[in-house]
Amino acid sequence: MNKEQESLLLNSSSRFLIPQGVKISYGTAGFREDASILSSTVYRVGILAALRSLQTQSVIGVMITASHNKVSDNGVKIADPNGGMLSQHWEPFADAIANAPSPQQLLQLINEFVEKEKIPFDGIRPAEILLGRDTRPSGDALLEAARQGVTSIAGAVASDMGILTTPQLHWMVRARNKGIKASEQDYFDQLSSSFRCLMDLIPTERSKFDGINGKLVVDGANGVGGAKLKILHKLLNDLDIEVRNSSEDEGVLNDGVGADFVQKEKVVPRGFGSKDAGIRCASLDGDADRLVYFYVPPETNAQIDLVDGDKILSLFALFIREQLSFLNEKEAIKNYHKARLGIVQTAYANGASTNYLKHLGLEVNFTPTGVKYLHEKAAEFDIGIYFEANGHGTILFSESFIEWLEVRSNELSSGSKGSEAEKAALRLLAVSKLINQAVGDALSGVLLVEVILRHMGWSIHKWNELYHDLPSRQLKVKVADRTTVVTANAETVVVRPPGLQEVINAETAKYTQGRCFVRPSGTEDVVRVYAEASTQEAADTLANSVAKLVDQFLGCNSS
Ligand code: G16
Repeated sequence: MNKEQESLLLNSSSRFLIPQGVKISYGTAGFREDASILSSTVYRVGILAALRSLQTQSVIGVMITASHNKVSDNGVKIADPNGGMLSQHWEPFADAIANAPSPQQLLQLINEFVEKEKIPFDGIRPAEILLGRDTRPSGDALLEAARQGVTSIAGAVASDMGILTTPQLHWMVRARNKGIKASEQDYFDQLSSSFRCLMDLIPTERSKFDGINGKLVVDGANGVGGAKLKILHKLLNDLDIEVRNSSEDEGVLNDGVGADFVQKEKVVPRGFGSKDAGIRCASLDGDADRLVYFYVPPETNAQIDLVDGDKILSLFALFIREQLSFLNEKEAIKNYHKARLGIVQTAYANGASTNYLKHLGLEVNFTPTGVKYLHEKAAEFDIGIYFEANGHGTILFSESFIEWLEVRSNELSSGSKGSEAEKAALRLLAVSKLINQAVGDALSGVLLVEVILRHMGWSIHKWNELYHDLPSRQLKVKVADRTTVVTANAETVVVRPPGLQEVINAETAKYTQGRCFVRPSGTEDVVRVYAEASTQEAADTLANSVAKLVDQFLGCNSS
């Protein structure tokens, strides 16, 4: 860096001093804290994004959001050139600069990193960053902090894309770097046209099936997703969607609403109740990167039947598998390509879902929590389907498989036009355009679920019957320092503090079909406990007992 650049950085960073006595850590999905202490962190992430853009000579994204967290929190996620999460290789640098005590120390760290990573300040292309934010009241000021961070790198350009869902920003970054049109309207156009294509390919005998209750009611978590879904809905004639808990309504973001609440508590979100009995419902989270479905059984109070990320994954897997089997009928064809289909889950996946998927003959892989890990694993396959039970996931198609599909669908349309194999190729191509290739996306997820249910001729009840979840319970435990919990084996085993795993094992062994693990959250200041057992009562008791053990080991109060 030249002297001019150094003084630019020193000047602007002196306006964003770090809060005293706080250590901020890069977590499961970037930095996330109370919004009042985040401006220096977001400013510094702006610098980091500009450096990443220079190094990769590509457009980078910065999204201001704390997703499922409470409204007073905020956070920042970075989208890499392919639209995915920031390369894990850069996370330690993110941590270091977020906590550099003074502008001078910040400058020193940046200088060292620039040298180590050989970041070109005289590259052909200046840094270019797309900035987005969700609906949180703190978003505007934090976006300005990010903008100032970006522009403290000489020549860097920051474009404010406005209020967006997180997956929209990731989609735009990916599209820009692929040289395709990348506005919000382009996003809506791509989703709606690929959805229509899939609707047109529904087998005629099934398109008349009326067993799926027409209307879908969506809980928007009082966040950005509801308003965006309303815009998308205007482009779709075939769907009857009612949106509740949109950011335009009165309610508080993620407060008794949204995918995280619905999935963890298994009760109706605010604005839903017995009047909705039997209707197909869905819940988005605060930045619309997660999706779960549910329905209210008749004569219930607030309890729901949850159709979570594992069931969405199973539905997608069945559909993709069916299309691949149509293509595979013609194994004798020239250039035949047997697609490798892989499934990725985390330890939170209900044991019944994993058994179901394995029973279908599918390859199931496990990673730690966090889409950055699942996405990376899924990208190893021709088609990789990943989902967390909390509803965060997508389907990835490899470039080479897409190319093969394009060639194959052209061959088929000139030869056996209208064949099942041709339709299957066209469906897979449409799915690859509908479902977000950058990150889990609740809006594209809703459209894909809706079209697959129609394709199958299934109601939500039929879908939910694919397999029966083992009863489970998730709890949060407040601890003095959650970083003292260290796990291994995709978070299924506690390595530290010593002795904790042994007592968890002894407790779990008391329960039929018992399974239990604990891990530190990367987005909230808690340790999470997950338990499964043969009855709900047993799962609840196991989770509570293990929460108490965590409390004993780490000195805390469970909630
Ligand atoms: C983020 C991550 C997810 C993760 C969730 C909870 O979701 O993107 O992969 O499952 O946090 O993580 P943890 O259990 O570590 O708190 P979101 O939707 O909040 O961005």
